[in-house]
Amino acid sequence: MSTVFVHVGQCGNQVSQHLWKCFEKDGAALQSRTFTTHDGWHRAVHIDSEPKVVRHLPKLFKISEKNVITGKRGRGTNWALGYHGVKSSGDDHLLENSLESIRKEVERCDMYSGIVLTHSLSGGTGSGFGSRLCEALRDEYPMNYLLSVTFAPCASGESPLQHYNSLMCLATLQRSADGIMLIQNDDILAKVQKRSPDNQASFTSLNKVIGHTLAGLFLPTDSLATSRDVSLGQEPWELLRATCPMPATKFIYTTHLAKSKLSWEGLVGQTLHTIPRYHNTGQPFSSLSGVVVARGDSTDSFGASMKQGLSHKIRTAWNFVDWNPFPLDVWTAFQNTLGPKDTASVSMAVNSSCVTQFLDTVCQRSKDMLDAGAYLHWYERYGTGKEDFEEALNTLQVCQEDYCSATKPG
Ligand SMILES: Nc1nc2c(ncn2[C@@H]2O[C@H](COP(=O)(O)OP(=O)(O)OP(=O)(O)O)[C@@H](O)[C@H]2O)c(=O)[nH]1
Ligand SMILES: [Mg+2]
Repeated sequence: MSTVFVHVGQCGNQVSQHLWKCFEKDGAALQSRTFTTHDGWHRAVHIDSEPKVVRHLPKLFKISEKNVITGKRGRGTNWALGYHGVKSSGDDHLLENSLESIRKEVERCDMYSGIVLTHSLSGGTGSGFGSRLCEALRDEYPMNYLLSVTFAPCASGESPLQHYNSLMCLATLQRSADGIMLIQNDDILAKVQKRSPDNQASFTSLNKVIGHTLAGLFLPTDSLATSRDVSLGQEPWELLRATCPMPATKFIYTTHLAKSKLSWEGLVGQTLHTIPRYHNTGQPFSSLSGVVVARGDSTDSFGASMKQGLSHKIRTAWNFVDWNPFPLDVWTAFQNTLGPKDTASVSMAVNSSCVTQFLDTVCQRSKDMLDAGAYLHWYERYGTGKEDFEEALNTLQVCQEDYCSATKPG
């Protein structure tokens, strides 16, 4: 089963470099040809409205020049410009060229399963063009999976347009994608700063953590291999199936840790810490379902640790809903190719109601700006008006209500 990766905008493409380094280091991934062709070419299309980030990629990786699509100019942190495209200075056919390149890549797969799209929630290209592309891909491949991996901006201090962009992009993803893996830059930043002796962090260090987290979830595992140890490459899609049991509630939180000299209990305990468990009001969040992946299980001890209390610890932390009798999937891999030698790693993905807190902030900030008429003309100029924002607010409000009813106790 093959997956095609589509990386959009500066953020989506910068993160992709770290993800692909992990894929390239993993023998099982290369052998299964899930992410690469039989001669090692990436099943990936890199798209940006400006060439500066993507043009060097074919020199660094086995990426065909034809899979690098660029436009005439950046989308200036404006969702509307990214979504509707540059028309005044002559269309740069970013959408048509991207779809054509993706179609060819899909046709090269023996058994195409779906697309993983990486993009930011707040860049003009990542959020706006990413939204447009997501809709177009849904139309073009209605029967295949579409998983968005999206990066939320830091809560403050970035762009005043970030709330509008996030709102519009999240609403489109909610309507078009099968799953939305939400990675918050603030969370990754806090993690990286904690580890850095001088409290410093760069995008490179953030992206390394993100690359490991995604690879930890997507790389082949022994649990999902056939009885002859052949990987079918279904991890991304099994993950989607396991974590998104209902189409209306499809936000996935992720976390990952690799360490040596820590027991599975220690590793899981530290990893669990990073996903919020309580709302600001003190109310506990609830989870619909989750997946835990343990790599480096060379002594086959993870299963025993789960039976001896780890499973209970995870279930307590994630506070699963009563109506899902099988909320936890556990996968293991003999080897861990992520992180330094002799480390083991744990990666987690959970569909938790903690997303409602994030959605609430995005909606509230956008609504305040909308009520004040702030920056609206920037969007109207490119074809997005107040009623579009109101519709998006409504979509996210319904999503929050769906989470409330899905996680309401008995
Ligand atoms: N984690 C991470 N976030 C990034 C990176 N680069 C940019 N971002 C975040 O992405 C958002 C900006 O989006 P970009 O991807 O730079 O913008 P773009 O999609 O290229 O869109 P335009 O440049 O506006 O056309 C901000 O929230 C940044 O914090 C990166 O390498 N890693
Ligand atoms: Mg850009």
